[in-house]
Amino acid sequence: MPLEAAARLVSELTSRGYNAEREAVTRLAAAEDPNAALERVLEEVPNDALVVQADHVESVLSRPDTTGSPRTDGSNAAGATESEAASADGGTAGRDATRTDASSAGSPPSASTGTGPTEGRDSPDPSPVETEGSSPADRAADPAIRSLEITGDMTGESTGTGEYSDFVSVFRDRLERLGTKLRGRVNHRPATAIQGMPGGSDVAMVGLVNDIRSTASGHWLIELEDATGTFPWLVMKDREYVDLVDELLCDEVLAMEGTLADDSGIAFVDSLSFPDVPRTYEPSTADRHVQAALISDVHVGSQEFMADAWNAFADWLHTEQAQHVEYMLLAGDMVEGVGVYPDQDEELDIVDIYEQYEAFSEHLKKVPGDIEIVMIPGNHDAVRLAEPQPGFDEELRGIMSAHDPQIVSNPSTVTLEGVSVLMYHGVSLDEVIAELPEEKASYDEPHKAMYHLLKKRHVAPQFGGHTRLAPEEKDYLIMEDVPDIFHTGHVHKLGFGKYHNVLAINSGCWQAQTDFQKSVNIDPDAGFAPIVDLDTLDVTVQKFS
Ligand code: D5M
Ligand code: FE
Ligand code: ZN
Repeated sequence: MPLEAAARLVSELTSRGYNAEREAVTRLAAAEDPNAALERVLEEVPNDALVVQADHVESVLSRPDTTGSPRTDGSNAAGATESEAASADGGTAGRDATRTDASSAGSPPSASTGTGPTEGRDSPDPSPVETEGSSPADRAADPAIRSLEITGDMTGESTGTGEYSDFVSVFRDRLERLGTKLRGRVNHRPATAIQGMPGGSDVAMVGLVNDIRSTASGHWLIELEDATGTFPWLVMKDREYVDLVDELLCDEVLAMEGTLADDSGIAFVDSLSFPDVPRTYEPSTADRHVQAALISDVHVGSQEFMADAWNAFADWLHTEQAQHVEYMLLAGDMVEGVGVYPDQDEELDIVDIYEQYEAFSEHLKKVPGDIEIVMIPGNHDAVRLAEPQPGFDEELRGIMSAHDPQIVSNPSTVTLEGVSVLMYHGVSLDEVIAELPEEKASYDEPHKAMYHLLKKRHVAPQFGGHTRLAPEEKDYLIMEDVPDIFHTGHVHKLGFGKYHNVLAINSGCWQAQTDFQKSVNIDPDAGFAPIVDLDTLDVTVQKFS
């Protein structure tokens, strides 16, 4: 009941141009007559206030409702004390039998959470409910102790002119920077120098994978390229390293060690290494209990956008149960867009791209105004398709300005209270899943596809397939530093787990199955919100559909 009331109050407030603190909505919803309370609060909030604060509600509710509305005007009695009226409820806010953790929802993560049980921590309903109306300080921590830092945002930094030379630069930069992570590990030589070494020598090289081919006798020929030229490496079919060949992608950076053939024209691979994440990587964690909701693929404007699930999510964020959710990360595809795929227009609910963003913005306003929001674009959004994708332009920022979100490029890294989260929409996951064998990467376990990106230290290694690469002077898609959390979306499947202690999490979506997805048997995980504890990196999944 209070949940519905909260939703109604939020939409009423938004329609009148206000955002509201979660606590304010909770208190209004708990009032004897929420509608009347809302009217009184709106009369009393200062004229220039954009956000209705808990204090505003407090000050109204602490005074009796003298009908005929008291015209105390603007000044807003601050410092009001705890109100009996507001804390009276203690009801069942936020508890709804349909909302359970993913562990009971049949979604994939259960078997794959890496270290320790990460779901089911949030005891399933029904459970005793915390009483509402504790002081604001208990409900949501003081925003001043939050910290949010962005790195790697290339918005406004694009230098690419689309010239061939920019492609050369981006690959040179990739080889240089990822190569640095490998050069200390092997006694490498340039491709041209290897050609001149005597047959039988031990050799090593760091390079980009230029070509992968099987030979008539079932061995694998891998051509590595560096700044001086290319050199062919042969992985024999009976060597242990042959198991790694099927996970190689063109244009990734590798180190190979081996023995030069008698004629010095080819080398036999003895070992092969990826830039990778050190096994002993120790992720940073927050110093207090604080959570982030990691979501993506809202697809507003599609006929399949699940408004009810979204509203339930937004309502839940207003409840006591979500009091520690202070950050929300959105990894692309805010809207359905137009002309993204053939025949897409047949499934559009809103055909105008700007109207789609207006509608998205209305949905975003239902999220509590005191949650910090960070968003990157995806392939359905109105920015260039080639990656890296800069953050939205001024006009779209204006439309989505309600909660003053941080709007940054795809990819970008956001560090929340010391925990770095690499956000990337995830188009390359289609590529990884298509190229790698089922057991190494599949739509049912999208996080495993993410592990390979971490291992390659690059969010989109292979160029020329699904993933479009923007030619730039520098490669913005490299994972220069190891992130504590890697967050992607795009494939519309929920999955998470740990790779060398890094939490990889692919959020689901808010769009029911489309005709295309039906035709290729993609069964999306729609209406889930994975919530990460930033102090432990544990994940719980809330289900809203
Ligand atoms: O794509 C969601 C997922 O579905 C992603 O794995 C790509 C795939 N997809 C969806 N529609 C198409 C079409 N028409 N062709 C190829 N692949 C498709 P998203 O881009 O997030 O909607
Ligand atoms: Fe999507
Ligand atoms: Zn997408």
